[in-house]
Amino acid sequence: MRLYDHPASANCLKARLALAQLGYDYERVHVDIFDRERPGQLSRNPTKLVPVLEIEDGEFLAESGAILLYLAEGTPLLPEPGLARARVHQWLFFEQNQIEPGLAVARFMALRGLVNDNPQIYANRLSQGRRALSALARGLADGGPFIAGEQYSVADIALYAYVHCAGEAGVDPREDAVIAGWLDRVEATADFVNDLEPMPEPKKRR
Ligand SMILES: N[C@@H](CCC(=O)N[C@@H](CS)C(=O)NCC(=O)O)C(=O)O
Repeated sequence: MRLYDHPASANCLKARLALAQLGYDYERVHVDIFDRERPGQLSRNPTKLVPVLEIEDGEFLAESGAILLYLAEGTPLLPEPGLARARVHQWLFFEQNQIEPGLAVARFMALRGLVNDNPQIYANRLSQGRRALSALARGLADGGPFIAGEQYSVADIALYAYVHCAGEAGVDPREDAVIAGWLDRVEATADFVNDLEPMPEPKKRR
């Protein structure tokens, strides 16, 4: 298998973490996400975004949530079909709909020097991220120890990606003891890796 990814992308971290915990060997292909052209990437994903998993030659799967579900099928990271699995789906959709648009965008803006030119957009995204963190804390407090219940799943992997680095977006996720405890539990799972690299500095304006 081959993963088209970027080392500073937490969406890509989701795939790397699942691949590591499931014990897959795979090749990493660096995609320059700051190059608008991104040669070849359009043939792998209609959106041009990463991550993309090449399952076999020429067979590409995009969207971090879809990649996680594909990899986890038949493993302990995904419960059997039924309500337990539907709860995993619930939190995967929540991640894409609430966490990612809030925290991932605010983090990108903060790390790429885009806040001063767009303060209102940044404030809105950060506020969405804060609301999402509160909802996550309530979800964890209602159940646990993991987000979909007793079993660590791909929902935890998806949520971990942008929650653990929310400080870079502008909100410390460990301010909330429930979230802090969950982050610790995720980081203590077998074969856990977090190889997220710093976001490259923006090019200086002339
Ligand atoms: N919903 C997608 C989002 C993917 C995404 O936003 N990828 C970013 C890196 S984290 C990217 O490729 N950015 C380049 C761009 O926006 O052009 C997923 O979960 O895979």
